[in-house]
Amino acid sequence: MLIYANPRHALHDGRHEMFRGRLVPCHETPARLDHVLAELGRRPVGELCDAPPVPRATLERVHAPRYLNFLANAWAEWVALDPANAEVDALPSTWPVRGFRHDVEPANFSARMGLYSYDAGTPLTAGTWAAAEAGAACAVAAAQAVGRGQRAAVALTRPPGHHAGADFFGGYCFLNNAALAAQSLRDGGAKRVAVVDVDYHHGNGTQSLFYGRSDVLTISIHGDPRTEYPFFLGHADERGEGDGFGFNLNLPLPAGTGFVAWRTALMAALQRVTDFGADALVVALGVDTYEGDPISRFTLGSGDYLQLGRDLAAAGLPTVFTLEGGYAVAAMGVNVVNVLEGFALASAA
Ligand code: Q9C
Ligand code: ZN
Repeated sequence: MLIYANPRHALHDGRHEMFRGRLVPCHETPARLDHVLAELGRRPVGELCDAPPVPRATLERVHAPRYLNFLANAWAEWVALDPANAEVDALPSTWPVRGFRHDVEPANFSARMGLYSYDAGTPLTAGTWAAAEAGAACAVAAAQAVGRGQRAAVALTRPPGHHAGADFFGGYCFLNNAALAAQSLRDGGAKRVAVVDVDYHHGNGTQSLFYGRSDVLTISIHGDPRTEYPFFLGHADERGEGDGFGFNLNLPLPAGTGFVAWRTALMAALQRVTDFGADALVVALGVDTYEGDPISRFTLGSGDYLQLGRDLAAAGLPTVFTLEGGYAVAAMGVNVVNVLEGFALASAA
């Protein structure tokens, strides 16, 4: 198993997210990945590798050029508004909902923050672009390694990606690493790619990117959006559109769901992957399904992640992992490495 760890992840270090009318400390912190790296030091389940830079054209396979331009320049624009902004995170506060125009890009910076986002929980900071771009490079490198015949590769990165769409950020995500991996696998010759998203939250960005396509099957197991973030997508009746009809599967589960019921959903997901005839699998690996997660409400235990890894290996496919959520920071290392170790041991057997 090859592991591409984002060397620039800590450059994205948000101070605050908006929560119930207050700015609260960010849940999505550099310490999360540091704990995973520390646990990998104790249990080296794979080989650490460096990713080459990702070409702009590769990012444009998934993301809109004007969105990429905005992200790449946003911090400089924010600080140009007022030098004091260098000490403040940029957060959006106005959004073009139904009836507003999306085709005209405003000149106003705050307006563009709103155009290209969907929540106020995702601060843009001095190092956000550098971190996200280097993370995307890890996802693409992992996909290319699998395309060359590696059984598995991991994009060990943050900020996460599965909430980001073609031209929007949100849910702590800026560039959709799982989608970039899936598209890179396709561009490398895989005919059919499946994305299985096991993060607590619905993978709305990934779903939206492939909703009209039959070559990339998207599946997400997540907290029911009637009560859980991201609220406005992720229902069971979203099955895809046009050519993509039948190639999106949502498996929402109620808050409070434990591993037995969760694993039943996982088995349904993996059966669908098999029926689809996938050549490769992308796992959007969030461990915010953990019982100790501060913002999520499933009750998986640390040992359950070993079984998740074994179950994913049993699908028998070349597999790319991208790291998504998980906010019980101290448990994050054990939980993520348990998945990878379960996978590695089962796929070697
Ligand atoms: N502060 C991932 O797990 N919570 N994203 C919004 C407002 C957003 C989770 C609450 C949760 C996003 C990758
Ligand atoms: Zn999540």
